[in-house]
Amino acid sequence: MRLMQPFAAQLQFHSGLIEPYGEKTVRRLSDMRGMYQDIAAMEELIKQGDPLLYEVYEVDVPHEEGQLIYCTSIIYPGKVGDEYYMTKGHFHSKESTAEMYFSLQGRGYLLMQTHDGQVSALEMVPGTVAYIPPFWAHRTVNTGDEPFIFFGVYPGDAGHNYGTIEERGFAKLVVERNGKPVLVDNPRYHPHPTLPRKQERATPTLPSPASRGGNGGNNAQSPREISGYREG
Ligand code: M6P
Ligand code: ZN
Repeated sequence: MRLMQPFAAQLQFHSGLIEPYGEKTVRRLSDMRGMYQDIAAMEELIKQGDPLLYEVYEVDVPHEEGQLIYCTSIIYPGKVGDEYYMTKGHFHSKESTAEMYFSLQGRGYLLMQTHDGQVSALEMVPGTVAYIPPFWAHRTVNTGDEPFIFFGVYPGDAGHNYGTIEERGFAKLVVERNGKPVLVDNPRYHPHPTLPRKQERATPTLPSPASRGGNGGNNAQSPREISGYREG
């Protein structure tokens, strides 16, 4: 590994812009075909102008072992049918690598899942520092009415594996019900064929804020809006 010079970038908390950045990723709805349930609503929105869903600004650091990649993501507010705007979601190509998200603006959820069917949903509000352990796929969802902005950092050799999520989907969807975000089962989720499927047990429920434990709790009575959820 070559010796690098120390450097700093400047992050604007209100806009998510980080400068100087090396790469900017822009994802429109047409980049997300197959990921939303309501295909008619999706095609109609694409026809009407193909809305911008999210942008990622990544600082220029080599993608190699020992380095830390850092970036900001800006997910715009909106829905496709009743499903909120969200990222594609991915496993790391090197699955034994973790990631951290620091929430700056807006609100949303961090959905995570493992190959063997464990599921987690963490609420993200400004100041939330979320830890994505190794082996957990991750997707973020904007459930508010302003841009949801967070800072992320992950190992330089992590890599992005989108294929597994493209093929199997996420076990849970975040949808609007009566004006509130709710976590529901994804009817089109294809679990991993060779591993035990924990999500096939009882229909999951969501913890009320009062019953929530330090780890998100698991002892909720009835489905309700999500505020911290973990299954598995
Ligand atoms: C976060 C990080 C990035 C990721 C981005 C968008 O900023 O996890 O690595 O690229 O979110 O998510 P995705 O790549 O799944 O579209
Ligand atoms: Zn990641």
